[in-house]
Amino acid sequence: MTATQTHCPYCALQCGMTLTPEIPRVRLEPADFPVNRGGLCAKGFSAADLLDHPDRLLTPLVRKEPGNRDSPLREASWEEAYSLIVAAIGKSRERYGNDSVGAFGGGGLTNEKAYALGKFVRVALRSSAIDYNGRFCMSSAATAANRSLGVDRGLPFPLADVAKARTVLLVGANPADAMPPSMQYLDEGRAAGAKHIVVDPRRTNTAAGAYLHLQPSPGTDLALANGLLHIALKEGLVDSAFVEERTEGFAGVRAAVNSYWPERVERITGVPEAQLRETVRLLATETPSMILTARGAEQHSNGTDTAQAWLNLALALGLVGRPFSGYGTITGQGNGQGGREHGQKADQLPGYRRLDDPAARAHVAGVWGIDPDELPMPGLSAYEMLDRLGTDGGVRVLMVLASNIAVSAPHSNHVIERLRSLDFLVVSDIFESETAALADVVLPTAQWAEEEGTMTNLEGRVLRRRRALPPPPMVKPDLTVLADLAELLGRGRFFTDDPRAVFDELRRASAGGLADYNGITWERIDAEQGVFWPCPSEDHPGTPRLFADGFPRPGGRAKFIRVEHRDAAELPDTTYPYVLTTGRNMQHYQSGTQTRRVKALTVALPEPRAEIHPDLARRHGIADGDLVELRSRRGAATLRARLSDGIRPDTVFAPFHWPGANALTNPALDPHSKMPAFKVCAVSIAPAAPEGTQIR
Ligand SMILES: Nc1nc2c(c(=O)[nH]1)N[C@H]1C(S)=C(S)[C@@H](COP(=O)(O)OP(=O)(O)OC[C@H]3O[C@@H](n4cnc5c(=O)[nH]c(N)nc54)[C@H](O)[C@@H]3O)O[C@H]1N2
Ligand SMILES: Nc1nc2c(c(=O)[nH]1)N[C@H]1C(S)=C(S)[C@@H](COP(=O)(O)OP(=O)(O)OC[C@H]3O[C@@H](n4cnc5c(=O)[nH]c(N)nc54)[C@H](O)[C@@H]3O)O[C@H]1N2
Ligand code: SF4
Ligand SMILES: [Mo]
Repeated sequence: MTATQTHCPYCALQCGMTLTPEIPRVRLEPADFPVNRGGLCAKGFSAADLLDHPDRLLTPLVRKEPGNRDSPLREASWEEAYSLIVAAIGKSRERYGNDSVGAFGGGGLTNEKAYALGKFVRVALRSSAIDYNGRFCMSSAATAANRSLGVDRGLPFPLADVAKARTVLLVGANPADAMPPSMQYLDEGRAAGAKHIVVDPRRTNTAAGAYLHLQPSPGTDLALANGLLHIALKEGLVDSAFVEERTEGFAGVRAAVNSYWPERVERITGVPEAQLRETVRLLATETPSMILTARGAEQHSNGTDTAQAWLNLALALGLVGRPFSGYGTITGQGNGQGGREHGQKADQLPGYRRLDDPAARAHVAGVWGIDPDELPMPGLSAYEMLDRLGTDGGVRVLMVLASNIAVSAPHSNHVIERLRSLDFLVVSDIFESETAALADVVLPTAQWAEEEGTMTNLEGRVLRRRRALPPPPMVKPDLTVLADLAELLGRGRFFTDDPRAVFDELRRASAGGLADYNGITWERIDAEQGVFWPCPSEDHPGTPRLFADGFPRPGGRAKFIRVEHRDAAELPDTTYPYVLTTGRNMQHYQSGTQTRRVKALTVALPEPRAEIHPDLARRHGIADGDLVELRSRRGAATLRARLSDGIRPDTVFAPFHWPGANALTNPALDPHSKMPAFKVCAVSIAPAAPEGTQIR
C-alpha cells in the first residue's frame, strides 16, 4: 500500500493529507505539513467521500433534444460531446466573431489548469472573453495591494508568523469557521500573551475568543480604518521614520483622515470611541502587530478603497516589511492565489503580467510561439461578462470550469436568466451543479486525488497536488479536455495535457514577472515542503517574506492612497429596513456542490440558517427555527431563523452555500476591482409559511 502525500481539495490553507489506497477506495489522514501541522477541518476529513459518490458524473451528458435545454440530459460519448461543442464554437465565431465565445474559470483549478484555460481562450479561441470567480472573492484587496505595495501575494509572510505577533487585528475574517486548523497559530500567540482584535458585525467563533470585538455596521470599515489613523496621528503613534524612508503619498492621506474624528466614526460605524482608541494603541505599541483582512472587509462596492484604508493604517504604523508584522489578506479558495496569477483573469497574462503591457505580450507570445499581435486585449470582468451573456456583443457560447455561478454569483436570478439566454453552455464539473443543470453539454472531470498539479496556498507557497488513484474510466481531467478541444479547433500544437510539461511551460511564461515561478521544480517542492514565489532561478531560495528590503514599485517605496468613506451602494429604507450580509458556515464549502453531498456535513448542518438578533425577531414575531422570508429589491428567499444575540440587531446574516442568499445580493461593483457588494444589501424580513426553503 503506497501512501500519497497531497493536499485538501478545498480552501487556501491547503492542509497536508495522506491518502492510502484501501477497500473501498482510499483512507484519508491528516499529515504533519508545516501549514496544518496534523490538523484538518471536518470538510477536509470527509473529502474522500466524494471520490466514489453515487452522484459523481461519470460520462459526458448532452440534451436529449439538442438545442432544447428543457429536455433531459442523457449520457453521451466524448466524441459526441466534443463535436457538439466544436460545432457551437464554430457557428458562433462565424456569425458573431471570436469574442462571442468565452470561458469562466475558478480559483479551485490547479496552476496548470488556470494557465491552460487562459491560454486556451487567447490562443485556441482567439477571444478576449475570460474571467473567473476570484473576481468575486478578494479582487479588491488584490487591487489595493498591487497599487500600493506593487505586488499582490495574500500573506507576504508564512502563516506561522501570526503566532509571533503580539497584536493581530482581523477585519471581516472568521478563520475559526473558514480555516479551523489555522487557529492553532492564533491560539499559540494568545497563550504567549498576544491580543487579538476582531472586526465583525457578528460575534463569530473567532470574535468570541478574541481580546476585543468591534462590531461595526456592514460596509463601514473604511471609515473605521480612517478613524483609527486619525487617532494614531493625534496621539503621535505614526511611525514617521518609516513613512519618510519607505513610503510616498502620506500627505494626502493625512489630510483625508483629518475629518474622521472619533465621534463621527462612532456615528458611521457604531463602534464606541473607547474601542477605537484601544485598538490603535495596541496596534502601535504592542508590537509586532498585524492587520489581516478577509471577505468581510473586501466584498463591498468600495472594497478596494476599504482594503486600501487598512493598508494605509498598516503603513502609517510602520508594520509592513518588519518581522512578524504587516498587512495581509487571507486568500480563500484552494488555489485562489495561483488562480489569480497565471492568466485566467480578463486583464492578465501568466506571472501576474498585464495583458495590455507590450513587453509582457512579447514575452508570453514568445513562450507560446505566437505573434504578440495575435493576443487579444483585456475583456470584461466576471459579473460584467455574466450580465451581458446572450446579448449583442456579449458571449453566446460559454465554457464554465470550476465555478457554480448559478448559486455563487450576485443577483443570481438575473445570472440564471442570462445563462439561459446563451446559445450554448458547457460546464465541466465533478457533479451536476446548479450551473451544470442549465448546460447543453456537461463534462465529467477528475477530482483532486486523481490528478497531478500544483497549487499556491494563502502564503504564496507553491505545493504539489499528487495523484493517489486514477479517475473513473470515462472521466477526463480538464487539461486533457482543453488540449483535445484545441486539437479539434486546429490549434493542438500549442497544447499538451501533461501536467508537468504545462508546469514547466508556466515557469518559463512567468519568468521575470511579479509572480515568478521560474526556479520552482517538482523536486524542490518535494524536498522543501513547498517553495514560496517569487523564485526566479533554481538556485534562488524562494521568498517566504516580502518587503524586507523594499517594494516592487518605481523608487522601491510603498504608496499611500487617499480614500474616503462612501455609503454602501444600497442602504436600508422603510421597505427594506435591514442590512443583509452573507458569508460562510464551518460545515459547508462555497456553493455547496461538494459539501452538500457529504453526509457527515449535511447531518451537522442540513440547511441554511438566517442569523437574526432576538430583538429583531421579536419585532416580527419570529421564533428560533421558524421559516422567514427575506426580500430585497432583486428577489426573495425563505430560510430557517437562528436567533443569536451575537449579531447586530439591524443586520441579518445568511450563508451562500445553498441557492437563496444570492437571489437577494446586490451586484453593485467596486469601480477598481469589479468586486460585487456581497456583504451589504437592504432586506425586509417576515415570517414565512412553513413549506420549506424556497427561492423566488
Ligand atoms: N467553511 C468554509 N471555509 C471556507 C470557505 C467556505 O465556503 N466554507 N470558503 C473559502 C473561501 S473561497 C474564502 S474567500 C474564505 C472566506 O473567509 P472569510 O472572509 O473569513 O469568510 P466570510 O464568512 O465570507 O466573511 C468573514 C466575516 O465577515 C463578516 N462581515 C460581513 N460583513 C462585514 C463588514 O462589512 N465588515 C466586516 N468587518 N466584517 C463583515 C461576516 O460576519 C463574517 O463573519 O473562506 C475559505 N474557507
Ligand atoms: N452571497 C455571497 N456570495 C459569494 C460569496 C459570499 O461571501 N457571499 N463569496 C464569493 C467567493 S469568496 C467565492 S470564492 C465564490 C465561490 O463560488 P463558486 O465559484 O461557485 O465556488 P465553488 O462552489 O467552489 O464551485 C466550484 C465548482 O467546481 C467544481 N470543481 C471543483 N474542482 C474542480 C476542477 O478541478 N475542475 C472542474 N471543472 N470543476 C471543479 C465543484 O464541484 C463546484 O461545483 O463565491 C462567491 N459568492
Ligand atoms: S482548513 Fe481548508 S484546507 Fe484545511 S482541511 Fe479544512 S477545508 Fe481543507
Ligand atoms: Mo473566495
